[in-house]
Amino acid sequence: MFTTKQTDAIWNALNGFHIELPSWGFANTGTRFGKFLQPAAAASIEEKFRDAGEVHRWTGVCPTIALHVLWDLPRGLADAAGVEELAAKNGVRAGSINPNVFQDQAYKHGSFGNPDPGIRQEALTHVLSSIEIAQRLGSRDLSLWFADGSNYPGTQNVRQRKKWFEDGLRAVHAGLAKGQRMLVEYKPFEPAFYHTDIADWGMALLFAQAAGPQAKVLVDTGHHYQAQNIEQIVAWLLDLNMLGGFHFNDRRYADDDLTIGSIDPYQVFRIFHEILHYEWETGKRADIAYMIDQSHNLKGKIEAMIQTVSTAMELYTKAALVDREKLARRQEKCELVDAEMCLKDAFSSDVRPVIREWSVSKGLPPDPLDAFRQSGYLERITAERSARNMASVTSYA
Ligand code: PSV
Ligand code: MN
Repeated sequence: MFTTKQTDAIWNALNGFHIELPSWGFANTGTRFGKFLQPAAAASIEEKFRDAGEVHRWTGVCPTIALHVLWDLPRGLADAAGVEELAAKNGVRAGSINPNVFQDQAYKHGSFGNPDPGIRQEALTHVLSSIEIAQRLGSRDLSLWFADGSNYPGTQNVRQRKKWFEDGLRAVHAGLAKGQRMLVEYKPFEPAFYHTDIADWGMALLFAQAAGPQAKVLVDTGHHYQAQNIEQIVAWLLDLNMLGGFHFNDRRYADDDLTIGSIDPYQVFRIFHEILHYEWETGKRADIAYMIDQSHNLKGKIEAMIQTVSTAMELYTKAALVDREKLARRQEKCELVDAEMCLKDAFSSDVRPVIREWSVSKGLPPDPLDAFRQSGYLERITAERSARNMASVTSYA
């Protein structure tokens, strides 16, 4: 049983919690080895908005959907015109805007780090037009991920590419309107396997600082080496006022896009704990965009997204249960076991009954996954989309 103070902490946490859905999480995607197609997958921005709207309908904490420019708005601004109507119809707004400077054939040797000035300019033009899209849609955040790097030692001038990146990112920053932000994401490898131009949080931090005050770092939880202490990175970025957002997912080996907390829920809890501890100590709300970056190939896409959101709500509220006064006292006296128990006690609490009460108080179902399954939505879209989605299925047996 929770005390009133603990129940209030859970309710307050939920009242302020939002997490953004990725449009690409509703589409058929796969691994580099192949795709297992799903009959109900979304194939257009209209269908992605509908599916995202469905996740928000049952969970109540996902009011925005991240858009990937090339995949969702291939004609750029011309496609942005219809998005407001989609938002109004489905109850979810456009969230972060993700430019795509990795898929065009031109980017074989990189985008902002490409030795060809014409290609660097092409990439910059695309990112600047993505800013216009964001402005048109009222989206605050531009989310930047670069696949740039090289595969063989000696084949690229690493220092020169760093300078080109600084120039490019400064030019992007100059295109931002007041109040907009650019988030710089890092990834240690893939698709480049020898060197990656923005390989870790330190590089992303330096680039963001070089770009300007509206640039922050984006932490994709999947983009770290196995033993890396992600919550320490989070704590440092918070301290520097440089943490802009997250792409949540989990991974066993590399960037696997597994469901949040499916492998290590304690890690996600520790990340949320660092953020809430910072907020408690400073009395300031950390301005962080919580986003999901998962694209499920095996699980049902909408179900996996609801499972993800529910898990995020649980881990966030567990972190809100940490007794911070007690923890601070115990840290000060180096009471190791007791300090650690402040985290363990919160982590092992079953917050689900209180989340259910909170949901019902908001007119939401107590069990979003069950409500989705009972709604018949999956059967309806399967009937609508199946023939189209499965038309290209190939079997090699
Ligand atoms: C790259 O692995 C990444 O994490 C970036 O955020 C992309 O925008 C996203 O995945 C989708 O490819
Ligand atoms: Mn990501």
